[in-house]
Amino acid sequence: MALLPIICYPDPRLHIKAAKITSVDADIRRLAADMAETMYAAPGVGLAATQVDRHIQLIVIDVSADKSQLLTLINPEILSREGECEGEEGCLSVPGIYETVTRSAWVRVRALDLDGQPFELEANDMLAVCIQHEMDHLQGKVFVEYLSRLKQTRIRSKLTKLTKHVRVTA
Ligand code: GNR
Ligand code: NI
Repeated sequence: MALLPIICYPDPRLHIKAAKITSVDADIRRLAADMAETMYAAPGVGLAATQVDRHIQLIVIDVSADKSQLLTLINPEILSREGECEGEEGCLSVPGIYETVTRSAWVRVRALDLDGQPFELEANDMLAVCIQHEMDHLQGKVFVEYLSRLKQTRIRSKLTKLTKHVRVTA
């Protein structure tokens, strides 16, 4: 197991579209385990492979209070969605920024598990939000893209200033 570095907005690699996984093999299972460890350590409720600079359709999620409900979704697809809900979102790739986003309130998702077997899942509340947030990452989309231009510019400049300081002192 290993902790993986998480890339941060406005890194252009966050906008790379993830490829479908063609074979669920030992390498994928190792990456999924490392991503889960990285998510729990952060701590976060979800992590997409995009955020650890692996541009393949793999996400891990655990929205349970006791961190006992790890979900791994490979090549996830939304089969149907219903309703709307507003909620405050954050992202491990956009540290310190929390903003309200509107999402579907309910989703039905099909994905492969770590054995390469297809399964379906219905979700609402935090799980539905998290699935949509992580699936956006796989499409190269970060939640700040739902905000106004002005807010995006402010967030970008705030986070660029942070990394510039790191670069100068490194
Ligand atoms: O840890 C996370 N919390 C969170 C809160 C509200 C909506 C979405 C999320 S996902 C985020 C982890 C993350 O960045 N996943 O990509
Ligand atoms: Ni995120």
